[in-house]
Amino acid sequence: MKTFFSEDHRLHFPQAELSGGEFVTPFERPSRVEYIRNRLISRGLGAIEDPGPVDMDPVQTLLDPGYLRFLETAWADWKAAGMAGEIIAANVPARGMHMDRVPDFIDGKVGYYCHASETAMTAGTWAAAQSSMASAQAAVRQVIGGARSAFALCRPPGHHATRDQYGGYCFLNNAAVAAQMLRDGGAARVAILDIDFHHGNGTQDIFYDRGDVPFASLHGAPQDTYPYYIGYADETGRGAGEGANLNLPMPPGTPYSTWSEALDSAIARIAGWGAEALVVSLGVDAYRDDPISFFKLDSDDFTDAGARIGRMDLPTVHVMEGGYAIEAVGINTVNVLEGFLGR
Ligand code: OKP
Ligand code: ZN
Repeated sequence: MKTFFSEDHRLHFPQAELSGGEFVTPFERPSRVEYIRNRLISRGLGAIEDPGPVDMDPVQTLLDPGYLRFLETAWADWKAAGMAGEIIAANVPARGMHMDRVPDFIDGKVGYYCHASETAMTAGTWAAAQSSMASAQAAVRQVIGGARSAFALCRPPGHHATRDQYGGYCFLNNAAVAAQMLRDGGAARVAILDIDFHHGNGTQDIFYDRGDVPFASLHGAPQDTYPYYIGYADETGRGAGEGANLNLPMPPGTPYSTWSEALDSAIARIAGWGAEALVVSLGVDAYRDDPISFFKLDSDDFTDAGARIGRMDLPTVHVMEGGYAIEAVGINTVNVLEGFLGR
């Protein structure tokens, strides 16, 4: 299996994440993907290639053009306004306010286009987010070209980003664009299976009204963890998308025995949806030692999970999402891929 990876991920490394009322070094840090890359090499999983430039056409079509312009110009606007630090949203439109009027001043604009203020932006964030998207796109081209699977080693991650909001460490929804590109490449139905610990709210939202890109997610129950306000089991899709959204929230302490049953039911639903291709939002923060999560998977469990996903026997694009137990992130991620390949 080929991996696509861009060194430009390093351009995104804020100093600060707002966590528990303190500024801490972000959990989503550059070394995460270095551990994954090293593990891919030591396990001989296959070539690792630079993806080349991003193709903004499918991104522009699926996401909000105003949001993309904001991401492109935010840092220059922020500095031009005399802001001293990194971009952090301090104001967001709340209940009872206008949700549809974009402010002119950058401080207000930042909040309009943000849903979670833990996530800071810096000078290189836009370039890094585009390079992450480029890896997802190169992996899609690989699979459209006939490969059974490919791995997009994306950083920053994407599944929390909606059409027009960033947050949860995510700016551009790589998995969503990958799925749309597989659709455009001829697959009539493309399922997205999100095994990251956190609910893929952005992906769900982007496809909520559509039946052609069904979405299944295993995640920490929103009562107890980010993204808090979405990810409940009764969110089943709308209109043409009714029945094409499956949320499987689980409580703190969930072990693999429970999680793997949920995975099997997601897999059964994906088969029932008649998917012709699959995008896996591959987060490994369900790991027992993850610092911001509460499931109890062991490293070996990720191999078993990958094997179950592989037995679906679909053309598959793996898109990297979260995983913050830095030293185990490489092992756990590559375990999923090795399980998938039946190694
Ligand atoms: C991104 B992905 C830590 C709270 C973190 C945001 C989590 C984003 C996870 N103090 N809240 O889904 O792995
Ligand atoms: Zn996560």
